[in-house]
Amino acid sequence: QQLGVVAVGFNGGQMKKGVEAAPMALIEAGLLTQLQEDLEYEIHHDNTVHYYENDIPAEDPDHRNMKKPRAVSAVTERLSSQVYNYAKDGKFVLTLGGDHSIAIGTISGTGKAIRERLGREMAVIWVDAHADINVPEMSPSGNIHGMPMAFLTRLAREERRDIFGWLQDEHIVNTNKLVYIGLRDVDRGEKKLLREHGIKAFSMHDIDRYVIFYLPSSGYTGLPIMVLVVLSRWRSLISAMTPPIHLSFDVDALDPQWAPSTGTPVRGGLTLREGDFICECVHQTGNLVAMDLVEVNPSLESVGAAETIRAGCSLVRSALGDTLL
Ligand code: DIR
Ligand code: MN
Ligand code: MN
Ligand code: MN
Repeated sequence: QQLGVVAVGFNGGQMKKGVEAAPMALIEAGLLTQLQEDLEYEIHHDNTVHYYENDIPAEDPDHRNMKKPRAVSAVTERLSSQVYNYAKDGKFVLTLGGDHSIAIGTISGTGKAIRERLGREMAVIWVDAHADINVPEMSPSGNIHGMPMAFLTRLAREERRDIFGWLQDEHIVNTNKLVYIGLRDVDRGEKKLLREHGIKAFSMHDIDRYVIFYLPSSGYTGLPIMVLVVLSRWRSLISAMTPPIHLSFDVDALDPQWAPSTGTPVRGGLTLREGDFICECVHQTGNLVAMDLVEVNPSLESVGAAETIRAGCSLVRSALGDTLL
């Protein structure tokens, strides 16, 4: 299968430096070689980590409580067409971030390509400790990495072309085609939005609940049952036929025990095995068309950087079809 890779060294959606170094670290750890040699993907990559220096404006004052709005807008607009150019030919698109604001670019790009190529609306599985669906005015931080799903669903709108006004109907995700897994740090305004729009979310509470309820009947582990329940419940909500899926994986969905080197770690998260298992199940649907891996920050918690990078590589391999045998 054809695999398009975009390496995005962008950190402007939040305040901590270091997340821009993740794509290089993941590639140096051998990720692309593994995908090529072990999983036999034909890789299309420009062998470049993109920092988008020429797209980032010198002047970028706050707008509607957003920090660096023009920089994030310009970078994601460029990224959207990079992703679109791979996805329009039917290639699977893997994007290595970067902070999670880059999902505005990746999801808009695949969404547009899938509409054109298959005439279908794409679904998004967002695996994260956070919902990243703050409307600018209600964001406690002003960091755009906490807002991408708001712009992608049009819960947030901005007319100015240089501040996400470039997002068109073909880029937009329906709130009924979005599902969250792993949430445990959701802001008050976000909770209200999820409730009001009936957005499906499987919190850590749900994951624990299914593990506990199904453990007795599932033999040696509750995990397979847990994820099957998650996926089957979600599928029936959307349609009889699973739509094409874009998986956006924030490494902070994992517990800091497995992924300490990330900007906003939250305890009580997924084990690496649970994260891998979710990715494997999504792969097995046969409908995965793109994946983002974001928020690996090798400069934080230096002792944990190598294991966080290894965890990231493992999640990507799982989503792209790695199996033990
Ligand atoms: C918080 C943190 N909800 C915000 N979001 C993070 O700033 O909007 N997302 N860290 O990954
Ligand atoms: Mn690239
Ligand atoms: Mn995130
Ligand atoms: Mn997060």
